[in-house]
Amino acid sequence: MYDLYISNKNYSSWSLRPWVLMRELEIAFREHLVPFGEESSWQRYRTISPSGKVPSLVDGDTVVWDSLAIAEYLAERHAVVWPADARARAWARSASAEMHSGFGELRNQCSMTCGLRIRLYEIPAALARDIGRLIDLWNDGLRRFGGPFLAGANFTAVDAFYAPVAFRVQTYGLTLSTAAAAYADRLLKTHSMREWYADALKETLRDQPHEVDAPRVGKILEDLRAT
Ligand SMILES: N[C@@H](CCC(=O)N[C@@H](CS)C(=O)NCC(=O)O)C(=O)O
Repeated sequence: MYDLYISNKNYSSWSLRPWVLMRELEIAFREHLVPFGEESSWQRYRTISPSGKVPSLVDGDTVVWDSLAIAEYLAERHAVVWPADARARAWARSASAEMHSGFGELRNQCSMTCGLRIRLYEIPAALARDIGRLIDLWNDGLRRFGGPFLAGANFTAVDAFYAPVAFRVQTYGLTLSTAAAAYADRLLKTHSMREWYADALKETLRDQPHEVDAPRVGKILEDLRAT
């Protein structure tokens, strides 16, 4: 049985990726949530992950401490992690790596905070470029491999890598193409995303750095989280 260490479901976009991948593909794991916003969280992260960051996957005496490395580790053991077709697999790996190392403006300006609804004060050019690239990439995958998921008929790691973007689309009301918006909606409706979202809304612990970010970028229209 794997052990997956994650952080607050409201904020932790990197934690969401392996969590949603494993849940959606029915790969069993024990969840350990080490929240941000607690004095001791850094010290606790250092004991479960050499980088002091989550997610971290522990399998016996093996520790895998990065979301993309976790996807690859799981792929060596579970054939369903990447698409079976080599062309789709190459595309899915490229698109996942692009999210892992790119989309900086989207990640910084629209940080994940599942329970809020925010109207951005502005969409700077660099953010508009990231959103444009996102739409092109999603449209391309859906058209090329026939949907309903990014690299074909099945949910695979590339969908998990873009899952946090679906929450961002919902929180910030981002405008996408029809096909891309339908895909974001499809992700939000998967059983694993619904489960994560329900847990995120129940959280009462607030992480101040994340909380100050939200009103900096836009007007908070709604806060659906438990108090
Ligand atoms: N590249 C890493 C990023 C991990 C990361 O930044 N995790 C955040 C949580 S979403 C974290 O642990 N932050 C705690 C900190 O920086 O102290 C991955 O893909 O797993």
